[in-house]
Amino acid sequence: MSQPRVSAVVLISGSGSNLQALLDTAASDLPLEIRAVISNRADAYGLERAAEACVPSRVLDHTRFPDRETFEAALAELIDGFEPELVLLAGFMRILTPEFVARYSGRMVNIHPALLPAYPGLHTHRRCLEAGDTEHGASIHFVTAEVDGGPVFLQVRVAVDEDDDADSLAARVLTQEHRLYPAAVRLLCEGRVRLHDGRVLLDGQPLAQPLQLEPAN
Ligand code: NHR
Ligand code: GAR
Repeated sequence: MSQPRVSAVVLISGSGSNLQALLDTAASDLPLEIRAVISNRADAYGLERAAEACVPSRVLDHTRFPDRETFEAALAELIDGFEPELVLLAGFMRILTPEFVARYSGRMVNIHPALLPAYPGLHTHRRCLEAGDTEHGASIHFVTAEVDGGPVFLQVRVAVDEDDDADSLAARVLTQEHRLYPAAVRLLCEGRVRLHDGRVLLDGQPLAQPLQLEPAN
C-alpha cells in the first residue's frame, strides 16, 4: 500500500539543484507532494526546473517591498495559499524574521553547506579551507530565529582534498547535498523526526547527535 504523501512548498533563490533532487525523488520513491516552488529572484534557474516538473511556481521579489516585514507578510500569504505541511528552504538566501519562523515552527527546514555548528552564514567552503579543516559537509536543520542555529538532525561528511579550492569543494559537497535532502525529507514524511520543545525527537526519543548519512560508494 502506498504511504499518504506529505505536502510541501520549496523556497529557492538560485540554481535549484537541491529542488531537482527533491523533485526527482518525489517522482519515484519519496512520499512528498511538492505543491509549489517560490523564488525571491525572477532569474532563478530553479523556476525552470519547477516548470519542467509541472509544479506551480511563484516569484516574490524582495526588492519590491519596503522592508523584511512586508515581504514576509506576502511570502506567508503565498505559502499558506498552498496549505503545505512542510516548508523546505533549498538555497533560499533571505534571512527570515523570528515572527515568520514562529509561524512555521517545526515544519520548516533548511539545508546548509557546512557541518553545523561550524560555519553558519555565508561563504562556508572558503572559510573551511582557510581554517585548514580536513572535513566538511552539509547539514539539515529545523529553522529557528537564530540563523543556521536551529537543531540539526542529519549531516553528510565530505573529505577535504589537498588541492581543493572553494569551487571544487562546493561541488563535491553539493553532490552529497542531493542525497542528503531527500533522506532528511523522508525522515520527516515518515514522521520519524520531529521538533518538540526545541529538541529533535527520533522515533519519539531525544536525538543526542545528528544522524550521519553513510558515505556514498
Ligand atoms: N532565517 C532564519 N531565521 N533562520 C535560519 O536558520 C535561516 C533563515 C534564512 C535562511 C538559509 C541560510 C544558509 O543555509 C537560511 C536559514 C542567507 C543568509 C544571508 O546572510 C544567511 C544564512 C542563510 C541564507 N542572507 C542575506 C540577507 O540579508 C542576503 C544574502 C544574499 O542575498 O546573497 O538576508 O546559509
Ligand atoms: C547549496 O549548496 C545550499 O546548501 C546552499 O546554496 C546552494 C544552493 O544550491 N545554501 C545556502 O548557502 C543558503 N544560504 P541549489 O540552488 O543548486 O540547490
